Amino acid sequence: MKPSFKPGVLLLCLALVAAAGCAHRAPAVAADAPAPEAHIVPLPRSIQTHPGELRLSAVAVEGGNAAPMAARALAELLATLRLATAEAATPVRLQRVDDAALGEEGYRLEVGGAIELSARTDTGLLYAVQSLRQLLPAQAAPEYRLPRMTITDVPAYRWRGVSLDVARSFLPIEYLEKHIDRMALFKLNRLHLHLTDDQGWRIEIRRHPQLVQVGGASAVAGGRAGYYTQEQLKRLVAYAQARGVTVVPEIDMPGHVQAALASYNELACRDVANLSPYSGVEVGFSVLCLDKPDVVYPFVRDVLEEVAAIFPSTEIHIGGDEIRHPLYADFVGRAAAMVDAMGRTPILWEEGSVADLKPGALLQLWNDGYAIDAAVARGHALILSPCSYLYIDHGNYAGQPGADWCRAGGVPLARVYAFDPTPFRTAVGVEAALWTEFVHGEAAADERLWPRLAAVAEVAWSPAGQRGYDGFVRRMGALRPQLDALGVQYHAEPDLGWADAKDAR
Ligand code: TNX
Repeated sequence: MKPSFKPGVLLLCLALVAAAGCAHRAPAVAADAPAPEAHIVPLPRSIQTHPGELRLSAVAVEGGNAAPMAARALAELLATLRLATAEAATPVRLQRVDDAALGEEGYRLEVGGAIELSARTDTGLLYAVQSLRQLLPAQAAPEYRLPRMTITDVPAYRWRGVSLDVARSFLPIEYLEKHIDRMALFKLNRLHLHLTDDQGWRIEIRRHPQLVQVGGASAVAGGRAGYYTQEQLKRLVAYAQARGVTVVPEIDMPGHVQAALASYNELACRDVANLSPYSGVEVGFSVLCLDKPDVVYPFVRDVLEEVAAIFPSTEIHIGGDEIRHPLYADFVGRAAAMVDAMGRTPILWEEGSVADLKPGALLQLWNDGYAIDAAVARGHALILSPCSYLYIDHGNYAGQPGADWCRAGGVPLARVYAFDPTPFRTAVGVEAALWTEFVHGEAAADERLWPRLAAVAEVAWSPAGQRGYDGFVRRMGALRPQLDALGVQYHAEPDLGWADAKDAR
């Protein structure tokens, strides 16, 4: 945001310069300056602007010890903006306050003579820093101006997620780290990794090493093979944790398992002829041999135990989509019970609702019209990923090459934004899904993810009755330099005035 040129102020200053020396030092607060507009995505619950602004050229950080995540993010922000720290400079205070109204993730951000960030938790303070980051420019400048204001902000939903399908086409750890940085800027907090599918098995399981030796070597045609070691995943988990993001692993079972069958043929039933690695895009053909419980259940237990040891997330996703089998419900019930016994909460795709599950199990809705009411009545909470709004493997615009099975017109930015979670009374939040049958590589992933994930963030954070697309477009349009600074190869979205951007792909 550029300070606007005020000839009147300049003339007044020139007139006073001899007497008062006002050209030597900018006043700490210029009450007559126009307050720059606050561009924050997701939209905060309340923003009160006060007259005047705060000018910043150096800061004094206080209270970082009580909030390590927030302090780290603040230090990174100050370094990016080359904002020096000095004892007598403008205070930036991080403080933990006992204000129940802020919940676990809410915060208050006050810009007055100082910058005061308050929250009950480190997470809340981290979000206060992210809002401050969006209020400031993305690049270093000699001085910064902030409108005086009070922001009070609390998210509508606790689950604000995105899933990446690294099974069809692998994405390297370095990309996932970058992706976590970008999620954090928009207060997205769940990274669901779809780690296994027909086309690839991406997570090292030490008791079954061929899963990655064989299953890690295949990918969808045109996609990328590869796998993560357990050490790499543990480091990724820590990287994400330090940025307020929980990595949620998914092992998709009992279907979508051709890569596992190709690695360990005994997991398949005897009549299965095709045990080769798979690189097509069909779904629903492979299944663990549920008639061999002595083979299948010890395998499932081994895998889940190693997964649980890598990922400390409360939830573990065990898939359960797109397979018909007489023993399906029995399998899902048993696999979910294993996750329960490990002290974790199972997540299942919506079809898992036919199984006998504890009411605490989470269900992830993906077909818009799926009959989920009975499961909701039994107490199941929902993660909302209705494909016609949140399957961002679909086009940014009608006709963009790629998936279109759910919605022929694609899932444009405005469509994502139009999703209203409120009719789902047990929803814990929303999650967009990037499937990768047709999205190979990092530039292509960026182009599908952004700017649509910013809309996902706002749908999950800001109450439906308060937000609106016009305001989102204005605020997000202004945040383009933030995405540029993070090196995001976003879609050239015309609604945001970004049509001049070079579309990767
Ligand atoms: C459906 S969503 C799938 C995925 C595909 C996706 C493609 C779900 C639980 N299953 O296996 O990749 O559609 O859009």
